[in-house]
Amino acid sequence: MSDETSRTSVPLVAIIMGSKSDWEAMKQARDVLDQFGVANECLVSSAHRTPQHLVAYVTGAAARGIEVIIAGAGGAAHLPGVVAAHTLVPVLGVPMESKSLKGLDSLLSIVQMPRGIPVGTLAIGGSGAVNAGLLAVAILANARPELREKLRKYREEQAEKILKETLE
Ligand code: RP5
Repeated sequence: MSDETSRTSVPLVAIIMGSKSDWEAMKQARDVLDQFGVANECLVSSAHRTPQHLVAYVTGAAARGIEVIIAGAGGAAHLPGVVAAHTLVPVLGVPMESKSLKGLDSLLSIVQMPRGIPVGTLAIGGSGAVNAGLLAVAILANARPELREKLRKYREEQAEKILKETLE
């Protein structure tokens, strides 16, 4: 499926971030989904700056066909937890690298969810965003054999590339 199709079909994955400043890292999750032809939508909505907008969006997400939500936030990064509290859709949290604490604050805020409302937490920054995209693909692939095949091919090509690398 082409990049264009992944933008025009009904979105299966929502990528939410707390600020436009998160986009540089979070667009890497979008790029992965586009690469796999997974329809997605991306938006800025904040747990503390736009709380009503966030809750309205998240509570309507499942009914609109969203099957996975990726949420990126930095600092006191409560966005993924708040999102998870308002939906049964699985939520993948991506801690943003923060200026003062290099993302350790974001990581601990997201990963240390108290029991009962889980957030699957990825690594800090762009690597976490890429892996969130890949994990979303893997979740969707459970019920979509063609997507599973693409994921298998992706891993195969990745391994081939690494094995071809030479050291100076
Ligand atoms: C969080 O605060 C956002 O997720 C962002 O990572 C961080 C800083 O936001 P800005 O001050 O750059 O808008 O809500």
